[in-house]
Amino acid sequence: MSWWRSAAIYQVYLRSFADGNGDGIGDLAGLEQRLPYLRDLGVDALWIAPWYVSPMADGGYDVADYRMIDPSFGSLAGAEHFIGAAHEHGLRVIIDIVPNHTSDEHVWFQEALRAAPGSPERARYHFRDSPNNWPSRFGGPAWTQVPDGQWYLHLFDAKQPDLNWENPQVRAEFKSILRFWLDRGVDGFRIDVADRLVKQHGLPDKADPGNPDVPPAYVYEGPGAPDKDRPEVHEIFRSWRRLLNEYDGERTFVGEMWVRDPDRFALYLRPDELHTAFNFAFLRCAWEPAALREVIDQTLETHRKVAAPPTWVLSNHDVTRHVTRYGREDTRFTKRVHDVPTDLELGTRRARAAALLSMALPGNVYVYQGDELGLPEVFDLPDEVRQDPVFRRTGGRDLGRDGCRVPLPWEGEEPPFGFGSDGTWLPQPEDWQGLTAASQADDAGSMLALYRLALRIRRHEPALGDGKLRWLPSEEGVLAFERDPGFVCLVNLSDSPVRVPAGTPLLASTELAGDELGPDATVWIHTEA
Ligand code: TEU
Ligand code: CA
Repeated sequence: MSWWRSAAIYQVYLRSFADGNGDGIGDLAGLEQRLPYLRDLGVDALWIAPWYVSPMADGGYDVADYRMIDPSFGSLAGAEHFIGAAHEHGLRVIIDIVPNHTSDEHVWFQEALRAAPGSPERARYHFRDSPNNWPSRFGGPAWTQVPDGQWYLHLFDAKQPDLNWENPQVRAEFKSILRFWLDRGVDGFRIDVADRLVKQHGLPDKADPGNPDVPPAYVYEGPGAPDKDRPEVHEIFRSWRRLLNEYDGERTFVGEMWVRDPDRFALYLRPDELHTAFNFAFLRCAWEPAALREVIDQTLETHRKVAAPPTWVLSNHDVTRHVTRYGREDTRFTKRVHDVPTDLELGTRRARAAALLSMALPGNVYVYQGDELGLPEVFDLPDEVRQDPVFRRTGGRDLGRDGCRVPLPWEGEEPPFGFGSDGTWLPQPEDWQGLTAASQADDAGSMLALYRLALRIRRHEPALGDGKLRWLPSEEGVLAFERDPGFVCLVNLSDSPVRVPAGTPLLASTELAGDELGPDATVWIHTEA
């Protein structure tokens, strides 16, 4: 079976993972030094956030050169070396490709600025004499004016002009970029905002540009919106899949689409398009038994129809960390604001339970760096250090995503916790000494120990990874399912202890009391089948 059907994939947000040269910014040298950590954690693959040359207006999702590594991260030779080293550690490498927009510092956009309205240089982007009513996903209008009076479209920050995918040069260029990295040995691509590449021809106004009181990143627009999920986008991914299939069959695409309608989502996963896509329905779901069961069933049904393996995602670099989400009264992923009471002990207990749940479900599981350390969201960052354009463009109504991107604590008693030698690009909380990788490594009760054990079992247990799931009858507030006969996962979401079925418990997210599992906990059991 292909590795991408069952893999545990670790998301590396490079500038916050590990610092090799001491300047406070994560880099490839730091990542390479920590490959043994990732191998020992037990993941199968790494997904690396954009590592290309970038002015970092959006953490590298604003690419100025798709064939060069940003100097703060290393060099092209360093990237090639890293790919080889990762492979030697048994880790596949998925890189991020950002096809919806470039940086405004990309040579194409610089040429477009110098060229005249109507020129071929401008035709690679969306230039118009007047804007339409589309909002930017990061807040404010999606249009910025240039000195000669024309406007250009940017669905994200003004420093991220959208490419025009009706332009054949744009299509040819990205195929060439895919080949450039495939030839250097990468195992796959995570496709940024895969559903937004193609816009409705003519860029018509939106019927409902959104409620001005809601930060635009949270406005959901249904099917038929002119700026997302257009049917024409599928032809692009079909041509990319044909290209990928020229390589050795084990390379893969994972799509990032915030498309809510399951049937429209499934269209991207047809056998001649993307192999997998992130399951944001699971990420958004409340920590409640009925809601979780519904999302799991919906996910399995959607993926069964197209024979694609599901993915299970709890956190990433765009959302409030789930230890924090699960410690709140409303456990769903909602707005990022300061003043929501949060019980981190409860959130951590649930995060442990959720980790075992997600790893027991069919398909792929994603781990966002720091999940394995149980890191919470960081809220009290001073305004001046915040870098996410979401914070600025919403006038601070949305705190933005810096709080889930704080550099990892590796060791020691105080910042920078083994990350660099001096200050880190975002400050770490003073009190993270108990969350460092070093302090958790030898503590059998730590989040890190749980992840290591769970990932090891997941790798060796034939029932886990892709395959079937069968629900078992259970008490109210309890989710219980069997994978292969004899492997059971039981999640207690009620507020009282429940009895564990007879058999051999393999791993539990909290200690079992006799044959009872406490609230907000998960256990894996080999039952006497
Ligand atoms: O995010 C896509 C996206 O739509 C985001 O607006 C997302 O919905 C939001 O962050 C949720 O809070 C991708 C990348 O993951 C993100 O980091 C980039 O900023 C964005 O694309 C633009 O490239
Ligand atoms: Ca560095």
